[in-house]
Amino acid sequence: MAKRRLNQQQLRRISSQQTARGKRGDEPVADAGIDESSLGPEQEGLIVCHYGQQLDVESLSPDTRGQLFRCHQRSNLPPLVTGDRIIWQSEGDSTGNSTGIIVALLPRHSAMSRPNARGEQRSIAANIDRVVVVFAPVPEPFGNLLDRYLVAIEHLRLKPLLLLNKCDLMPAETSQDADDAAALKVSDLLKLYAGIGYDTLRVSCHQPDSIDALRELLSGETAVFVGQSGVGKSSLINTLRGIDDDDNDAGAADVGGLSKGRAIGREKGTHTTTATRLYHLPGSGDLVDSPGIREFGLWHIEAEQLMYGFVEFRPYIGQCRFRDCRHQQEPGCALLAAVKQGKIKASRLSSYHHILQELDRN
Ligand SMILES: Nc1nc2c(ncn2[C@@H]2O[C@H](COP(=O)(O)OP(=O)(O)OP(=O)(O)O)[C@@H](O)[C@H]2O)c(=O)[nH]1
Ligand SMILES: [Mg+2]
Ligand SMILES: [Zn+2]
Repeated sequence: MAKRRLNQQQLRRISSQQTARGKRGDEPVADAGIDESSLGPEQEGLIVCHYGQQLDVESLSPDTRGQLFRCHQRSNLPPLVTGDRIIWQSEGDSTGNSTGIIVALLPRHSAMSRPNARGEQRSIAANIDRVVVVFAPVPEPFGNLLDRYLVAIEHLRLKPLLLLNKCDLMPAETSQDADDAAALKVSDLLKLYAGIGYDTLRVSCHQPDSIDALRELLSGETAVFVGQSGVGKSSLINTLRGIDDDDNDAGAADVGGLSKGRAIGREKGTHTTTATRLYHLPGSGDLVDSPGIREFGLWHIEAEQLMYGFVEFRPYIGQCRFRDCRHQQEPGCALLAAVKQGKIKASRLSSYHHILQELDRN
């Protein structure tokens, strides 16, 4: 994204428009506990982390560029997320203070969402160019989690990368050992997505060449890492930044499980990511680490939108003999014919049916 700078007049206009909008709504605009007279000038910032009511804002102003400020947001603003560009004011008149208040949200060019507990679409990161969907041989991917992510990503018109991590744990492709079957299935999954035309990559945090290839691919982009807990999102981000998992001084992302050193004297498996946080890549580009998920239900979408989320199905939408074809066993079904011809994998069609059934139940 071009990092366009706004002049003071533009900043003032955006924040006064949002304040006026807040006054028209039900939300109170007067925020308790803020000494309005102590606020500094309006300036641009970037949200790098969001926890509970508080947000960490990185200053984009020349004199304090890169410094972090712990901020609250005005109550008239919509929910803000990591990656948002905002207008904020520092609080207090003493030098060296590091708190502030966010007064306006600048337009987003994109956002990655996931559903909340009520099935509503909620943003998790904004202004991103790429969603890196991480999976690994361990923990084994849940059911059709990757397809669900892809449906959401297609729906949001974002660019995915399917990343198979922990390749150092992969058995040889020729292995006949029954214990290796599950891991080899994960490798087949990656091939399936590559065959559909998605960007895919195999990496390992222990194989520097693979990380170099990933760094090159993500250079200049803002990428959010998503996926199951324990697949190595935070480890990958630390490795891409050239930081050791244990280096707290360098701001290493928390890595879970029994990683070296970390677990000594502590309960095992406690260091999993709890907040979505943005890190700068040396050179150019930003990486957003997000907490692992247990499951990814989809927010409410219609059957047609679901089908659109399976990219290779698109040429066949509307081509079945019957308008209300359910693509199960109907004669003249274009999708079943495509499966027969090898143009669509049967596993993807059954994944579609599975997700549709769940959507119908909700
Ligand atoms: N063998 C191997 N282990 C890895 C690799 N990458 C990460 N791990 C290990 O996998 C475990 C989980 O890594 P994390 O980076 O915390 O996983 P995460 O996806 O961030 O997990 P959440 O924060 O819970 O979502 C740790 O013990 C890592 O050391 C890899 O490439 N190979
Ligand atoms: Mg993590
Ligand atoms: Zn059909």
